[in-house]
Amino acid sequence: MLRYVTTNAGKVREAREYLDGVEQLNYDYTEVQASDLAPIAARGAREAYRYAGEPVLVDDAGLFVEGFEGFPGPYSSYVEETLGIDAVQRLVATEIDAPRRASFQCVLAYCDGDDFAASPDPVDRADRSAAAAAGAAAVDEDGNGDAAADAAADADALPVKLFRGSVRGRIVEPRGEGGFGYDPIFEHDGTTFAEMTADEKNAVSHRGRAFAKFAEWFEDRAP
Ligand code: ITT
Repeated sequence: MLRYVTTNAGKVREAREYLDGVEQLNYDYTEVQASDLAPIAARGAREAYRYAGEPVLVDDAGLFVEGFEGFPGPYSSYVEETLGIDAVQRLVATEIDAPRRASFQCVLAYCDGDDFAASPDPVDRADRSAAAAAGAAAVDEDGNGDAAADAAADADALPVKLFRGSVRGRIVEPRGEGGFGYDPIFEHDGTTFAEMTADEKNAVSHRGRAFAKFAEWFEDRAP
Protein backbone atom coordinates (compact mmCIF):
# COMPACT_ATOMS: atom_id res chain seq x y z
CA MET A 1 0.00 0.00 0.00
CA LEU A 2 1.38 3.38 -1.01
CA ARG A 3 1.36 6.01 1.74
CA TYR A 4 1.10 9.71 0.88
CA VAL A 5 3.17 11.34 3.59
CA THR A 6 1.78 14.69 4.65
CA THR A 7 0.24 16.54 7.55
CA ASN A 8 -1.73 18.73 5.11
CA ALA A 9 -5.34 17.68 4.41
CA GLY A 10 -5.53 20.06 1.42
CA LYS A 11 -2.78 18.12 -0.35
CA VAL A 12 -4.56 14.82 0.30
CA ARG A 13 -7.77 16.11 -1.34
CA GLU A 14 -5.82 17.02 -4.48
CA ALA A 15 -3.80 13.78 -4.55
CA ARG A 16 -6.88 11.52 -4.51
CA GLU A 17 -7.57 12.28 -8.14
CA TYR A 18 -4.27 10.63 -9.07
CA LEU A 19 -3.97 7.77 -6.62
CA ASP A 20 -6.91 5.43 -6.18
CA GLY A 21 -7.20 4.43 -2.56
CA VAL A 22 -4.10 6.35 -1.48
CA GLU A 23 -3.67 6.34 2.28
CA GLN A 24 -2.43 9.41 4.10
CA LEU A 25 0.46 8.90 6.49
CA ASN A 26 0.30 11.80 8.92
CA TYR A 27 4.03 11.87 9.61
CA ASP A 28 6.08 15.02 10.10
CA TYR A 29 9.46 14.16 8.58
CA THR A 30 12.55 16.28 9.26
CA GLU A 31 12.88 19.12 6.76
CA VAL A 32 16.58 19.79 6.14
CA GLN A 33 17.61 23.34 5.19
CA ALA A 34 18.20 23.70 1.47
CA SER A 35 17.52 26.28 -1.22
CA ASP A 36 15.92 23.65 -3.47
CA LEU A 37 12.94 21.44 -2.63
CA ALA A 38 14.44 18.25 -4.08
CA PRO A 39 16.89 17.32 -1.29
CA ILE A 40 14.25 18.14 1.33
CA ALA A 41 11.74 15.81 -0.33
CA ALA A 42 14.33 13.09 -1.02
CA ARG A 43 15.58 12.96 2.56
CA GLY A 44 12.01 13.13 3.84
CA ALA A 45 11.07 10.14 1.69
CA ARG A 46 13.97 8.06 3.02
CA GLU A 47 13.07 8.91 6.59
CA ALA A 48 9.37 8.21 6.05
CA TYR A 49 10.11 4.88 4.34
CA ARG A 50 12.28 3.79 7.24
CA TYR A 51 9.49 4.80 9.61
CA ALA A 52 6.60 3.22 7.68
CA GLY A 53 8.31 0.16 6.16
CA GLU A 54 6.02 0.59 3.14
CA PRO A 55 6.26 2.53 -0.13
CA VAL A 56 5.96 6.27 0.54
CA LEU A 57 5.40 9.42 -1.45
CA VAL A 58 6.52 12.73 0.06
CA ASP A 59 5.27 16.04 -1.37
CA ASP A 60 7.33 19.15 -0.72
CA ALA A 61 5.99 22.39 -2.16
CA GLY A 62 6.64 26.11 -1.96
CA LEU A 63 5.81 29.54 -3.29
CA PHE A 64 8.73 31.26 -5.05
CA VAL A 65 8.37 35.04 -5.48
CA GLU A 66 10.57 36.25 -8.35
CA GLY A 67 11.28 39.72 -6.94
CA PHE A 68 12.41 38.15 -3.66
CA GLU A 69 14.86 35.74 -5.33
CA GLY A 70 12.51 32.87 -4.68
CA PHE A 71 11.63 33.65 -1.05
CA PRO A 72 9.77 32.12 0.78
CA GLY A 73 10.45 28.97 -1.35
CA PRO A 74 11.50 26.11 0.95
CA TYR A 75 10.50 28.27 3.94
CA SER A 76 6.90 28.72 2.75
CA SER A 77 5.42 26.66 5.54
CA TYR A 78 7.26 28.58 8.27
CA VAL A 79 6.40 31.92 6.68
CA GLU A 80 2.72 30.99 6.37
CA GLU A 81 2.65 30.00 10.04
CA THR A 82 4.52 33.04 11.32
CA LEU A 83 3.61 35.93 8.96
CA GLY A 84 0.49 34.57 7.29
CA ILE A 85 -0.45 34.89 3.63
CA ASP A 86 -2.03 38.36 3.96
CA ALA A 87 1.25 39.76 5.24
CA VAL A 88 3.16 38.03 2.45
CA GLN A 89 0.81 39.61 -0.09
CA ARG A 90 1.18 43.08 1.47
CA LEU A 91 4.96 42.72 1.58
CA VAL A 92 5.06 41.76 -2.10
CA ALA A 93 2.68 44.62 -3.02
CA THR A 94 4.86 47.12 -1.14
CA GLU A 95 8.26 45.95 -2.28
CA ILE A 96 7.72 44.69 -5.82
CA ASP A 97 6.21 46.40 -8.87
CA ALA A 98 3.45 44.71 -10.85
CA PRO A 99 3.11 42.13 -12.34
CA ARG A 100 4.59 40.56 -9.16
CA ARG A 101 5.46 37.24 -10.71
CA ALA A 102 5.79 34.06 -8.67
CA SER A 103 5.70 30.33 -9.15
CA PHE A 104 4.51 27.38 -7.16
CA GLN A 105 6.80 24.38 -7.21
CA CYS A 106 6.20 20.82 -6.06
CA VAL A 107 8.60 17.90 -5.76
CA LEU A 108 7.21 14.42 -5.18
CA ALA A 109 9.72 11.92 -3.79
CA TYR A 110 8.96 8.20 -3.98
CA CYS A 111 10.83 5.57 -2.01
CA ASP A 112 10.11 1.86 -1.59
CA GLY A 113 13.59 0.59 -0.73
CA ASP A 114 14.24 -0.76 -4.26
CA ASP A 115 16.36 0.47 -7.13
CA PHE A 116 14.70 2.12 -10.12
CA ALA A 117 15.14 2.31 -13.86
CA ALA A 118 16.81 5.62 -14.66
CA SER A 119 13.91 7.77 -15.82
CA PRO A 120 12.38 10.27 -15.37
CA ASP A 121 14.46 12.58 -13.18
CA PRO A 122 16.19 9.88 -11.16
CA VAL A 123 18.01 10.59 -7.93
CA ASP A 124 19.25 7.23 -6.83
CA ARG A 125 22.27 5.45 -5.48
CA ALA A 126 23.99 5.10 -8.84
CA ASP A 127 23.65 8.80 -9.57
CA ARG A 128 24.91 9.74 -6.15
CA SER A 129 27.94 7.47 -6.43
CA ALA A 130 28.73 8.86 -9.85
CA ALA A 131 28.37 12.39 -8.55
CA ALA A 132 30.60 11.64 -5.57
CA ALA A 133 33.22 10.08 -7.83
CA ALA A 134 33.06 12.98 -10.26
CA GLY A 135 33.31 15.48 -7.41
CA ALA A 136 32.56 18.49 -9.60
CA ALA A 137 29.07 17.25 -10.41
CA ALA A 138 28.13 16.98 -6.77
CA VAL A 139 25.31 19.11 -5.42
CA ASP A 140 25.73 21.10 -2.23
CA GLU A 141 22.49 19.84 -0.73
CA ASP A 142 22.47 21.65 2.58
CA GLY A 143 24.26 24.76 1.37
CA ASN A 144 27.19 24.41 3.79
CA GLY A 145 29.76 24.51 1.00
CA ASP A 146 30.66 20.83 1.15
CA ALA A 147 29.02 19.29 -1.90
CA ALA A 148 31.33 16.28 -2.12
CA ALA A 149 30.58 15.33 1.50
CA ASP A 150 26.84 15.55 0.86
CA ALA A 151 27.12 13.36 -2.20
CA ALA A 152 29.29 10.82 -0.42
CA ALA A 153 26.92 10.71 2.56
CA ASP A 154 24.00 10.09 0.25
CA ALA A 155 25.81 7.50 -1.86
CA ASP A 156 24.71 4.73 0.48
CA ALA A 157 21.24 6.15 0.90
CA LEU A 158 18.05 4.53 -0.27
CA PRO A 159 17.15 5.30 -3.88
CA VAL A 160 14.51 7.96 -4.29
CA LYS A 161 12.64 8.92 -7.44
CA LEU A 162 11.71 12.58 -7.92
CA PHE A 163 8.90 14.14 -9.96
CA ARG A 164 8.70 17.92 -10.32
CA GLY A 165 5.89 20.24 -11.26
CA SER A 166 5.68 24.02 -11.39
CA VAL A 167 3.24 26.72 -12.41
CA ARG A 168 3.75 30.43 -12.99
CA GLY A 169 1.45 33.16 -11.83
CA ARG A 170 1.41 36.39 -9.85
CA ILE A 171 0.73 37.55 -6.32
CA VAL A 172 -2.57 39.39 -5.92
CA GLU A 173 -4.88 40.52 -3.12
CA PRO A 174 -6.65 37.47 -1.62
CA ARG A 175 -9.64 36.17 -3.59
CA GLY A 176 -11.62 32.92 -3.31
CA GLU A 177 -12.63 30.45 -0.65
CA GLY A 178 -11.28 27.15 -2.01
CA GLY A 179 -7.92 25.41 -1.83
CA PHE A 180 -5.52 25.95 1.05
CA GLY A 181 -2.32 27.74 2.03
CA TYR A 182 -1.29 30.48 -0.38
CA ASP A 183 -4.04 29.71 -2.92
CA PRO A 184 -6.05 32.95 -2.35
CA ILE A 185 -3.08 35.19 -3.27
CA PHE A 186 -1.78 33.17 -6.25
CA GLU A 187 -3.38 34.07 -9.58
CA HIS A 188 -2.92 31.97 -12.69
CA ASP A 189 -4.45 33.16 -15.99
CA GLY A 190 -6.72 35.64 -14.22
CA THR A 191 -8.06 33.23 -11.58
CA THR A 192 -6.66 32.59 -8.12
CA PHE A 193 -6.15 28.97 -7.11
CA ALA A 194 -8.69 29.56 -4.33
CA GLU A 195 -11.29 30.49 -6.97
CA MET A 196 -10.78 27.17 -8.77
CA THR A 197 -12.33 23.80 -8.05
CA ALA A 198 -9.87 21.05 -7.08
CA ASP A 199 -10.14 19.65 -10.62
CA GLU A 200 -9.44 23.04 -12.20
CA LYS A 201 -6.46 23.57 -9.92
CA ASN A 202 -5.08 20.08 -10.58
CA ALA A 203 -5.27 20.67 -14.34
CA VAL A 204 -2.73 23.51 -14.15
CA SER A 205 -1.05 23.31 -10.76
CA HIS A 206 2.48 22.39 -9.67
CA ARG A 207 1.07 19.42 -7.74
CA GLY A 208 -1.18 18.28 -10.60
CA ARG A 209 1.76 18.35 -13.02
CA ALA A 210 4.06 16.44 -10.68
CA PHE A 211 1.32 13.90 -9.95
CA ALA A 212 0.55 13.38 -13.64
CA LYS A 213 4.21 12.37 -14.16
CA PHE A 214 4.27 10.21 -11.05
CA ALA A 215 0.96 8.45 -11.84
CA GLU A 216 2.17 7.51 -15.32
CA TRP A 217 5.41 6.07 -13.96
CA PHE A 218 3.76 4.33 -11.02
CA GLU A 219 1.16 2.63 -13.24
CA ASP A 220 3.97 0.65 -14.89
CA ARG A 221 5.70 -0.05 -11.61
CA ALA A 222 2.70 -1.45 -9.71
CA PRO A 223 2.70 -5.30 -9.70
P1 ITT B 1 3.61 18.55 4.86
O1 ITT B 1 5.07 18.99 4.84
O2 ITT B 1 3.26 17.77 6.07
O3 ITT B 1 3.20 17.87 3.59
P2 ITT B 1 3.07 21.39 4.69
O4 ITT B 1 1.80 22.16 4.62
O5 ITT B 1 4.12 21.86 5.65
O6 ITT B 1 2.68 19.86 4.95
P3 ITT B 1 4.87 21.98 2.49
O7 ITT B 1 6.06 22.15 3.36
O8 ITT B 1 5.07 21.25 1.20
O9 ITT B 1 3.67 21.25 3.25
O10 ITT B 1 4.19 23.35 2.14
C1 ITT B 1 4.87 24.56 2.19
C2 ITT B 1 3.88 25.68 2.31
O11 ITT B 1 3.28 25.90 1.04
C3 ITT B 1 2.73 25.44 3.29
O12 ITT B 1 2.50 26.67 3.95
C4 ITT B 1 1.56 25.05 2.41
O13 ITT B 1 0.33 25.48 2.97
C5 ITT B 1 1.88 25.81 1.14
N1 ITT B 1 1.42 25.09 -0.03
C6 ITT B 1 1.87 23.90 -0.51
N2 ITT B 1 1.18 23.54 -1.59
C7 ITT B 1 0.28 24.53 -1.81
C8 ITT B 1 -0.73 24.72 -2.75
O14 ITT B 1 -0.98 23.83 -3.70
N3 ITT B 1 -1.46 25.82 -2.68
C9 ITT B 1 -1.24 26.74 -1.71
N4 ITT B 1 -0.32 26.63 -0.78
C10 ITT B 1 0.44 25.52 -0.81
